[in-house]
Amino acid sequence: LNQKAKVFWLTGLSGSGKTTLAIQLERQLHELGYFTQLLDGDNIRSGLNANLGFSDEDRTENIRRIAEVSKLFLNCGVITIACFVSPTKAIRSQAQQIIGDDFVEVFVDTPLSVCEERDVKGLYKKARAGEIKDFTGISAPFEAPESAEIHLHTENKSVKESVKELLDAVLPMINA
Ligand code: GGZ
Repeated sequence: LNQKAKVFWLTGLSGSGKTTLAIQLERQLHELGYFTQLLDGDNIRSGLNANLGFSDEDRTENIRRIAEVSKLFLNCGVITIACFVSPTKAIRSQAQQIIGDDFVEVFVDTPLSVCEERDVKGLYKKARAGEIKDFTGISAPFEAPESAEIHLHTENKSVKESVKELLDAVLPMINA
């Protein structure tokens, strides 16, 4: 095994493209022979964290558990890609403290207007209508990271271009 494990922590608004980029990154890493684990809402909020909602308290607990799980993967040498809104500095710094030096913050920086325009799941429309409360970017805060190790501006770029940018930043960090 000649990989150095890291936790790549993708933060950004709902609809910013975190999961899309992560799936493509994972595919490319697999082709190069790396072992990875992808964590996102689909496999965490439906199972391990099924009892949690979107209050600040629940988001904090959501991220705490995900960071602890990420650390377990890290400790067995698996490159972990975690895709969570993780909207506040406090929440992300909690994750960083749990995971330690191998935490790598990746800001998927897509403007709110673009996420809302895409509205892939129709959640922004519902949030604007008041049907979803505490929705990040609309009725709950998103504090942009100020010094993410990897900062992706996805606007006006194809998925392919952003994935390449991400892969180019990731590869030097995971070669043992
Ligand atoms: C933000 C919400 C909310 C509220 C449901 N606020 O685009 P998605 O659908 O697939 O990603 C969002 C996901 C956010 O869950 P996280 O576990 O990443 O959030 S956090 O890190 O803040 O704990 C969105 C959906 O869940 N969703 N309600 N109110 N996103």
